[in-house]
Amino acid sequence: MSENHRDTIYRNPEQQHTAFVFDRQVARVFPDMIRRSVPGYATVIDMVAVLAEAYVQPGAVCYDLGCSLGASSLALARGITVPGCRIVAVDNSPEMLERARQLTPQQAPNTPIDWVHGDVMDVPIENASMVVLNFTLQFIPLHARMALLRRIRRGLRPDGLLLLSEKITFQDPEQERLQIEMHHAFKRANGYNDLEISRKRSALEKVLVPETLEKHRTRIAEAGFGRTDLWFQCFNFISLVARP
Ligand code: GEK
Repeated sequence: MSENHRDTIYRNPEQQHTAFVFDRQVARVFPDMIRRSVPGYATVIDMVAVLAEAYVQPGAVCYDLGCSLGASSLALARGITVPGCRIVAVDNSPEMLERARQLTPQQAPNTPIDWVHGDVMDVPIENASMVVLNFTLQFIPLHARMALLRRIRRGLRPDGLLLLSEKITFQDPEQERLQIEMHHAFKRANGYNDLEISRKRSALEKVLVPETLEKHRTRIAEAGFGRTDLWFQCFNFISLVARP
């Protein structure tokens, strides 16, 4: 991602009154926005490459669901060393995909990436070694989350894995308060002011719906996965690896 425009979207007071959408202005600043908003984002992306190298099998398909500008797809491509694989990168924001397509030739991946404009709920998943849901499930309506996980489970090879990264919430109100406080401290340290933080929070309400770690674990198990391991947490952001 060579271009890096600064995210100043929520310096504008008008923005808090409209629900957050992945439009052109977000696509333009996205790498800066996600890096300064999601603690550990770079680590999560780096580990996608590490896990791809360790687990992706020859001739398999990898999926990046909610790919945005393709950071996880490119990490998959960097990590995959075995032959005959393909990466399917899906997003329903045309502006995100357009920029992802523009940026990819500069990175020249060895494993081909198919950029698919579509809803992750509709994309067929087959012969999958690795499915990446990096901060995407939180934007899927609650009632549809189980169906998506079931489809992923059915499409995974027996030796495949799902990497699920999410913002989470906590049952204990004091823990919830402290984790949010620490997350906001992270955002302030990255140059967002208090107004930007609270405006973005209002815009994301009802759009990004976080759940507890326990809820994720239960749903993953009910979707038919055998085990789930938490491998990353920083404040209210986590990443899990789930296996058949
Ligand atoms: C990364 N994974 O850089 N179908 C397809 N795409 C969707 C849907 C849907 N139903 N709902 C939301 N999206 C990326 C970051 S961002 C996370 C993912 C964030 C897409 C949406 O358009 C956006 O590009 C992405 O999911 C979520 O590792 O901004 O916090």
